[in-house]
Amino acid sequence: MKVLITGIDGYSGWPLALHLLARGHAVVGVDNFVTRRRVREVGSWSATPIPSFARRQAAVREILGKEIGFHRGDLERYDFVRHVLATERPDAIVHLAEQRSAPYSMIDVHHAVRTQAGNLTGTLHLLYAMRESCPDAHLVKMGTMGEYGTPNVDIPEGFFEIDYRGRSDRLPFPRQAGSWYHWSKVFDSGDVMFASRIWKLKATDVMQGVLYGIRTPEITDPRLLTRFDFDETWGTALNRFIVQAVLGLPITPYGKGDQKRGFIALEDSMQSLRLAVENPPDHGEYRVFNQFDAAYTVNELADVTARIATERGLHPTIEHPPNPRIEAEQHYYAPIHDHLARLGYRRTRALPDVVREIFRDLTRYRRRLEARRHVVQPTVRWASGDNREELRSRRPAEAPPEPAPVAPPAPERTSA
Ligand code: USQ
Repeated sequence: MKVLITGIDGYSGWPLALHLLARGHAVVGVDNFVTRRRVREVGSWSATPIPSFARRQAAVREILGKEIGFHRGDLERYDFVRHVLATERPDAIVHLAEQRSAPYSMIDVHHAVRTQAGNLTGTLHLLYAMRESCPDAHLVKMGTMGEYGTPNVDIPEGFFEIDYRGRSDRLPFPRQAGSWYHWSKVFDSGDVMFASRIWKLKATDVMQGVLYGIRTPEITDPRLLTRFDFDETWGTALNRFIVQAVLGLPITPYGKGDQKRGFIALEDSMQSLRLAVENPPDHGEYRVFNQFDAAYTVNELADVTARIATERGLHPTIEHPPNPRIEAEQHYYAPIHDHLARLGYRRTRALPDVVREIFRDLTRYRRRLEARRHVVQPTVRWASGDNREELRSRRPAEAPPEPAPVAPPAPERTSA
């Protein structure tokens, strides 16, 4: 199949490209490198040194003997999106090119608006361009488990049967997102569902849980590494906890720490997305996958991190800062996730093995982490309408220079 990946330069876009190439698919990417700029905006960088995209393409050519097609541009420009889809006519589009950080969207009004306007515009442009140029393509749209919030009942995969005042229907399950970012995904879901209905497009909306991990089996060379964010806005919980342990900073489960989320390893997310691509729905079908392996509280993740850090001779501490977010800290959480298993999905990575792998790799990049240790602990508060001053105040007067890259250790494989 020919797969177009929007956001191919990102944390999951890049390993997805490698994963699909390794399985014989043709890959074309789109990116405007905005994540690189936005991570710099908050004073951070990727723990892993990331080559330019041209160097990434060259590395793939040299190491894998494959080509990755690429269009540099912004999905907010409709002429660009139309041109790419009309030229490439992909069989599937995996749409990852959205602002993906909840804290970033909560910085202030401008970040909230940029997040929602950018995410919704890109998705609408893709939907219109698909209708015009490749109506047989399948859109695999990255959503988030966070669309559902934490209701006090089980969470179905997108839809549920409801009886109300003597009548029944199958309806979209209510969404109760927890940030402007998460709400942008809710609105996207409505747009994709509607477009699939009126234009008979094929669509899979992926409600993915929190990602963690640093490598996939296809990352066999330092030039093929994906980015790994750890600052308070771009890093996700478990990845950040491991960085905190490596740096000797307190591990920070917010508030009571019993908030529970679905989590999935990077490598297993690639497997899930490929299964979605290789098994498209029918024309006019909008289907929803809840994509995660297991639900953990952040306290459980802090404990696993601390245990493995201790095994490695570190001296981790766990602190519970006041929660900068507004979210339930103790709640029921039982999302259903059967659809991917029916397509053959099997978890391959056990949580402690991936945590050990991240520790091993990060030890190699410790100097890069040290150089940005001031951006790890939380400052962006949901209750504040303007967090810019807090973000600015923690920056050193001059950012330290980037240390020389080091080669990562050879990948060690363990299975669940
Ligand atoms: N958390 C802590 N301590 C920290 C960081 C986070 O306790 O130092 C808590 C948060 O309060 C939250 C949970 O961990 O309850 C998850 O936070 P996160 O920053 O790992 O993830 P989140 O903001 O929810 O967003 C991430 C990705 C986003 C994706 C989402 C999936 O950035 O792109 O959509 O995970 S989900 O969480 O299922 O909505």
